[in-house]
Amino acid sequence: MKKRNDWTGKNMLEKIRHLFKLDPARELSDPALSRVLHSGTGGIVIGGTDGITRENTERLIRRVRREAPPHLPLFLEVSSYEAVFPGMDGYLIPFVLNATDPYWILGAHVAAVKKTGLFIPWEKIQVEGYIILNPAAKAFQVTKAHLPRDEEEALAYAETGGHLLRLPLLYLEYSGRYGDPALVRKVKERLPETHLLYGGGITSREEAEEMGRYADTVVVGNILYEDLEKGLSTVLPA
Ligand code: 1GP
Repeated sequence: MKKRNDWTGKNMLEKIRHLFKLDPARELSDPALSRVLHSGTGGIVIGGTDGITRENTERLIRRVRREAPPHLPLFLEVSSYEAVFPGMDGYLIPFVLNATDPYWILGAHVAAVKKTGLFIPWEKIQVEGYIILNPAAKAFQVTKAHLPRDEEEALAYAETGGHLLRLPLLYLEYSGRYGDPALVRKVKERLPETHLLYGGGITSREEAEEMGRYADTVVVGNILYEDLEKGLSTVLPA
């Protein structure tokens, strides 16, 4: 019998054009959360960098589960193994390709597997090769990321993740700032087979469409907390 949400060998973000990323450490009222969940987005990712605790993550997961339409995929992006909960549709594991602190390349992962290995639902897990490109982003600082010196170096990171490591997902992360559409286009041209995510600074439908021309999935976070209506306007149809 086929297990539900068994993504083994498949890309769990396939066909998802737009994701909202909800941060457990930030506040969203019940009515606002409900509108996000019923916005027509392709899925919800729960994740953040700063102030993530077991308690706030669990609380947000419960609220989202209570209100989300049954078909809406719910993903947890894991930044701390203490804040992992069962029952999500999928788990996204960042693998920060341009981190200079090795803890964020394999250290955190090995520690988590060592601690919980037997209980990990591997069939629901997918690794994301992150390239963090905004030095002001918290994740850039936490991972002590190296800013690629030029476009060729950024592309080399992408090719290393996609072609050499054959990572299923590549994530161009500008969190908090709108990035460079030309770079997103070039990454997609060099890696047509790799599922490309773009996230950072999207505040309008036009920006979501622009990045969505090249990225397979666009991710929108911050604007939901700053201007809900603008945030909702970014949703791309499936
Ligand atoms: C953050 O890439 C996401 O991890 C989305 O970025 O919060 O800037 O929309 P913003």
